[in-house]
Amino acid sequence: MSDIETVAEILSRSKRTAVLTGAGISAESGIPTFRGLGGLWNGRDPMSLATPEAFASDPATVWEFYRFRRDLVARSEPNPGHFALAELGRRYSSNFTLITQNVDRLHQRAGSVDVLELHGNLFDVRCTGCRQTFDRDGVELPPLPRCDDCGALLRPAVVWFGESLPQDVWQRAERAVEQADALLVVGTSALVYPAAGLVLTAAEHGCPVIEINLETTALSQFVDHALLGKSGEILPQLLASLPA
Ligand code: BV8
Ligand code: ZN
Repeated sequence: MSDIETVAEILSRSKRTAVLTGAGISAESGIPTFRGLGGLWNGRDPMSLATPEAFASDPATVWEFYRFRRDLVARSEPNPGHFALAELGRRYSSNFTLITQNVDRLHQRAGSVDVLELHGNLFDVRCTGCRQTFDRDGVELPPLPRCDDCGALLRPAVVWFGESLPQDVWQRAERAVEQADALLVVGTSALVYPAAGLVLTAAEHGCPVIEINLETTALSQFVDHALLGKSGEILPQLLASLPA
C-alpha cells in the first residue's frame, strides 16, 4: 500500500495523466454502485436489465429501472472526489484524459470537460427506429417514450451488456492510456470489459497504475500503488499534496 505523498510525487512528474472511474466515485453522492444497488433493484439483478434482450422483451420494466436511476441522479450532487478530478483536469489541461464507465454525468456537473463516456449516459435517449439521439435531461419521460419524428420506441442512450462501445470514444480512451505516464483508476471493481482492459493496457506500456478503492479488486495485481479508502476523501488529499 502506498501513501498519498508517493502518489502525489508520481502525478506531479506526470506529463500525460489518464483517469478511469467507475461507479465507486459516485457512491458518496448517494448513488448505489452497480453491484451495490443492493445487488437488486425491485428484486431484479441490474445486470439482467441492462441488456438489449431485456428491453426487447419488457421495455416498460427496463424503462422503469432507468427512470428510477435518472431521478436518483437528478436529485444527487457531485461529491469532493468529482470536484478534485475536475480541478486536476484544469491544472493538467491538455495532458489529462478523464475516462468514465459511469452514466450519471456527475463528472461534467463537477466541471470536468471532454469526459470520455465509455458506456453512454442516462440523459440522452436514442430512437430504435430512426436512430436519432435526443437530449432528455431534466425531462419527465412517460412509461414508454416514443420518437416525435418517427413514432418508434426510444431507448436509454447507454451501452448495454453485449453491445459494443462507441468506437470513437473507445479509440480515444485506448490512445490516452497507451500514451499516459500515469493512470489513476478510481472506484471500479474492474470486472466489466473492455473498460477494465484499459488498466492492463497501461501496465503493458509500463505506465504506473494507481488504484483508489475501498478494497482490492480483480486488477489490483497489476497496480503499482493502491490507496485504500473513499475516493471522496483521498482525491482531495491527493490534490492538496500536489504543487499548486
Ligand atoms: C462488449 C451502462 C462485445 C448500462 C454498463 C457474455 C455476453 C456478452 C458480453 C460478455 C459476456 N461475457 C463478458 C462479456 C463482456 C461484457 C462484460 O464485461 N461482462 C462482465 C460483467 C463479465 N461487456 C460487454 O458486454 C461490453 N460490450 O463486450 O461488447 C461486442 C463487441 C463487438 C460487437 C458487439 C459486442 C459492454 C459493457 C458495458 C455495460 N454497460 N453500464 C447501465 O449503467 O445501466 S456497465 C456497468 O458496470 C456500469 O457502467 C458500471 O460502471 C460498470 C462497471 O461497474 P463499476 O463501475 O466497476 O461498479 P461496481 O459496482 O462493479 O464497483 C464499484 C467499485 O467501487 C467497487 O470496487 C467498490 O469497492 C468501489 N467503491 C465503492 N464505494 C467507493 C468505492 N471506491 C472508492 N470510494 C468509494 N466511496
Ligand atoms: Zn425516430
